[in-house]
Amino acid sequence: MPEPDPSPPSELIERIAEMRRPVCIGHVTPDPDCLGAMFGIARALVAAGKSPHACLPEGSLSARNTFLDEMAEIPHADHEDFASADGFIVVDTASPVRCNVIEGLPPDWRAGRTMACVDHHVSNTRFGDVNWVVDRAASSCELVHALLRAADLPLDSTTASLLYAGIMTDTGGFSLPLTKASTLRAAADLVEVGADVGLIGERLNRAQSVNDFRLLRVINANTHLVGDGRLAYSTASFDEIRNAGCGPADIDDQVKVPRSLAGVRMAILFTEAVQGETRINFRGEQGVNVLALAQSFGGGGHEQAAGARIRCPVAEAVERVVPAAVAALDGQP
Ligand SMILES: [Mn+2]
Repeated sequence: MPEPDPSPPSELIERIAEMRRPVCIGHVTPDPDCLGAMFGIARALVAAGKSPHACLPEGSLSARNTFLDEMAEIPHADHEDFASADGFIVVDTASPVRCNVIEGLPPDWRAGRTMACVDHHVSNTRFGDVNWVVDRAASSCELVHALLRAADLPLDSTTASLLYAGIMTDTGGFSLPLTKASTLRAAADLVEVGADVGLIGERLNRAQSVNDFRLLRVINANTHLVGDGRLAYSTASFDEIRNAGCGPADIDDQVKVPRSLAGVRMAILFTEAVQGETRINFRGEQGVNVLALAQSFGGGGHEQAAGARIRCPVAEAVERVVPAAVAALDGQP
């Protein structure tokens, strides 16, 4: 049975159609899927004659992802834009605390306006007024593609490149098991519209900065294999990240380093880009579910890709999390 293409609820299309000046919001430390989804919707709305803004607080874009913002040409939201917005479109974001909003907003900043959420995190708390959450979707950009098509919104070659970037990265370059025929159909449609496969591939896979390269060298050197070779983890301390010339926005998908070892069923990356706070990325391989483990440390995400943040330095985080991870692996089939 072929997997059906995702199809958005008509209520979502209607609520977004009512918005004239929405603010598009993604998650903290936005990745290409988050950015592509935000910009993809925003650009389609601009082409439809609306005036959307994208919420990207100062410092939230990594050097690697800045070109996506430049391609999109969507104005960034300030306090006035939040006050005058007639709706909010939140993408790729599982819960309100994950929303990447500008500082100093009133606690009830969404009051009286519609919030529409589009996401693929299984841990999504359905915090919008209308929520389209498809956890079997490999990326939020795949959902935004389906939304633009279903709503008959304009899709030009730049928008197509932005959405393609999110699908490509969230599927691990079309290599993770969530990559379905429907994912490839969405990607194929975007390429037909003019997505620049070569440019997106080059900028995201073959244009590494020296600083990012230095950080990867640290993460390679710090990789350990434990639990009879089933768990690989690595670390980057506050000093190591700073000495590489990197910061919080530069921690992205480096968990791919421990994950790349043969036989590994779980990979974990511990990074302390903010002193005293350790971000933990969990990845499951061969069907291993890491979501419950991430949730036990206050995090969330997907079954095979989850994250958490805990208030302690990297070394302490390793001591707390690695034994729990090995125990979780012992309990997996
Ligand atoms: Mn995503």
